[in-house]
Amino acid sequence: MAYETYYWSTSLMSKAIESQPDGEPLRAQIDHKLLCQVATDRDVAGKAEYYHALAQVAREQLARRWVETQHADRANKARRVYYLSMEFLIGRAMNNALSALDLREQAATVFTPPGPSLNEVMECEPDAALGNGGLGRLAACFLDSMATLGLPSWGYGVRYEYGMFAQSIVNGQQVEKPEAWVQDRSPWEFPRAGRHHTVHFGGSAEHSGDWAEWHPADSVEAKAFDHVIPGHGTDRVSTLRLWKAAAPSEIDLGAFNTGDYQRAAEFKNRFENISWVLYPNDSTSAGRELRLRQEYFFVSASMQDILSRHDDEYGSFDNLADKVAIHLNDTHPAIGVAELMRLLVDEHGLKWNAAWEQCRRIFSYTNHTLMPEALETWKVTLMQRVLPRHMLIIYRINHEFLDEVVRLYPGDIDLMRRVSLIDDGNGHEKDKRVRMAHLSIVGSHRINGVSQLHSDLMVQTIFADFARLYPERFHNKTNGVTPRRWLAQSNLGLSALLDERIGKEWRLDLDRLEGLRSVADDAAFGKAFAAAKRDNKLRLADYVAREVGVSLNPDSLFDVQVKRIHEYKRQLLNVLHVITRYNALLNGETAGVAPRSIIFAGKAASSYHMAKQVIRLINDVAAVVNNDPRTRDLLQVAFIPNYGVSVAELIMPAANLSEQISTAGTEASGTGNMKLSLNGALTIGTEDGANIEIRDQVGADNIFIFGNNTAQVAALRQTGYQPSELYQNDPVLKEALDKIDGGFFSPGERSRYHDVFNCLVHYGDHYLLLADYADYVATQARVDALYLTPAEWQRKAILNVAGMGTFSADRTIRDYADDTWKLQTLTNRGTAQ
Ligand code: 26V
Repeated sequence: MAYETYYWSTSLMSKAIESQPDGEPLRAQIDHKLLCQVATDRDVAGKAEYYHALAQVAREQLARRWVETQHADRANKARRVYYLSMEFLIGRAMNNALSALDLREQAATVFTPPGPSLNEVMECEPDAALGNGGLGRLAACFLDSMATLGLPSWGYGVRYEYGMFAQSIVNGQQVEKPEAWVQDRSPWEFPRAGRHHTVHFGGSAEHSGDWAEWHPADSVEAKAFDHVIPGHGTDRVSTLRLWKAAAPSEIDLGAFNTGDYQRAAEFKNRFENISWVLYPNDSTSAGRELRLRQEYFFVSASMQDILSRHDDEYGSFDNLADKVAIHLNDTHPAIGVAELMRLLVDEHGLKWNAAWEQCRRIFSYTNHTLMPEALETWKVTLMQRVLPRHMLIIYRINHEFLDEVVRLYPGDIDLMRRVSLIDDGNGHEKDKRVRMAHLSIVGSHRINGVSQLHSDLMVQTIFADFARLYPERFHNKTNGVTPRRWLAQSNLGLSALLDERIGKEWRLDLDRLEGLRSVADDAAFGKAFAAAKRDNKLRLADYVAREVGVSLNPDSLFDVQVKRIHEYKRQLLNVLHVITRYNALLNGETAGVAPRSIIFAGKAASSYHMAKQVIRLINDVAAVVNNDPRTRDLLQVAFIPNYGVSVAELIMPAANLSEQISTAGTEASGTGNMKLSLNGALTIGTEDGANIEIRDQVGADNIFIFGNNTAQVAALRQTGYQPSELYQNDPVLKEALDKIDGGFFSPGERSRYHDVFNCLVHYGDHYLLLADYADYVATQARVDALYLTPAEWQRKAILNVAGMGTFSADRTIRDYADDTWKLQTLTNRGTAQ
């Protein structure tokens, strides 16, 4: 059946309704769920109760699809991919589920006044924020694409009780508060009572040849909680299986039976704390024992689960690598390499060499950062204490690997030291560390970066030795985002316009956006495009007025920087521009200036002082600028609190300008850059990460690229970069920095930003903000000029959307499936490719 008729025909809609047990229309089903599951009725139900009832309707249909998909994969003896990730930043599930089930339009007609609207009902759902940022959201986009492409696929992760903290701003400063995303229950979860595995820790391990006996000191139960991931334009679904830690029942009961409740409670806490809380993305998290336990906990449960499924289906592990692909989302699950070896050799009796051969065919690994402080290592002493058997396995893998290196490069001791899985700590036993990236590379057949630049730098810098040893393993897989959540569901205005012009197929075939090129010059289309953007800006302005108390002019240029707060992302460079613009306006330099609303959002890791200072400075600057009647009409600043998936869904459609201004060579890819451009924002950015590929796709005339590129950054650093000279020699820059340093924005505490100033001017300006400042400010002036010629701006914005086809996560996942996982995708029409 042609895609068009399959996806959008009323026949699918009626099929959905028919497939209900009682064949009732949606309204009646909701009433039924209100009564049976929520124990209320329409007369008294509130928004939250409607939310639960609607979710139950969707849940039932998803459950049916889940059972059918599992049945089909078993019957087809499918090869599957397992995506192991410590983070899945899912966000809300309702809108996506209704869209996948083709129930959204019908649901919108059910929720009418005087009752709550569908949007109000959907807003009752808390975000599932089981991730820090880009890496976790990428994993969520990938699950969506894997399901949509019909890949037999599973995500595996941790069912944290507390995910990402909720951020509020109090007196301009970030305040964190823990957020229990599941509360009592989530309608999207299926607890699998029968699915649990025991995970061991500590004790000792005794070697005898290939095999070893591990006498663990502790064990904990991993209990499975499944989330159904619906595919779009297909009845197939995928599974995200999250593990929750629980005390083993016999220990629990032992203390309980003797009446020692305190001890029973202590036991319970000791075990259950493993899945309590998501670790932050900061350098201080490295080396914490609980984090290592978390990693091993979910990896061991997942590997046992994978092997037991395989055993059920085939009764042998000889064909394991033919049927199983396991992907490591960064090095966090890298202990999986050692765990698979342990399970195959110690528990299932395979010979070491046979197990190792399979292992290398099974694993693949994505690197997500080149930042040296983010590369994961664990102290050997800690690893030995927590996972003694795995330490032995890692030593053996290392021994055999280094033998191979010696054969290839005899006598190159320095090379051996560099590539070893163990950093020898300059001979100090206590400083020895296991390098998780090296374990991942040695144990995998494919290693990739997440943009072309990042993949190139990866093989030229941090993994250069490995690229020489195993050149065939290194590839690039540029990131992508799901067009369902990031356009179809979050930007209804633009979506309707696209449907009208290029048809509806872009949802599953984003290359169709190319069709917009021919209407980029069409004045009527440009007008409609601008009107859709304006509606989205009004919606965001409404939200900002309510949440922040700042009223934004919807006709001003919405200039948006939304992402984690980090020095390398250079929010501070943006602030320098804000202050420079403010100063110019005070000087009466208003000619050619477009009215702007500069919008920030993002969380700082709670222990990251400098990032928190940046948030505070943004808010202090906003307080001064927003309250100055001399500049108010031309400049507004807003920091939107609690950035996450749902807030992003509101911001992305409303942006005119996308700030992607990291120091060249530091942002591995970025994915916000793709979401913003897809929603018709123009980018101002450096030659970093995927910005370069965005330029290739949209054309250099339709993007504002500025600043030093990676080669120039390296050269600057090598020749001795002197930020204080730039400060002294540029009076405009000096004025902005002096205002920060002198307490202009913090009159109650003049020294508040002394450390920020010093960091830039006197302590080396590690991320080269001052080196890129002048070009950034000049480029921002070009942005103004373009915004003041709206027809030209519209044309370029349309060409941005037109060029985004390749940044669909469907393209990325197809690349992984073909090249890395060797998996057959099903086309959107449901036939094998
Ligand atoms: C970075 C840092 C920086 C130094 C302090 C400690 C620390 C810890 C973690 C990280 C980033 C971890 C990996 C990560 O989230 N990478 C992001 O992955 C995205 C998806 O591939 C990509 O778009 C972002 O550019 C990349 O930063």
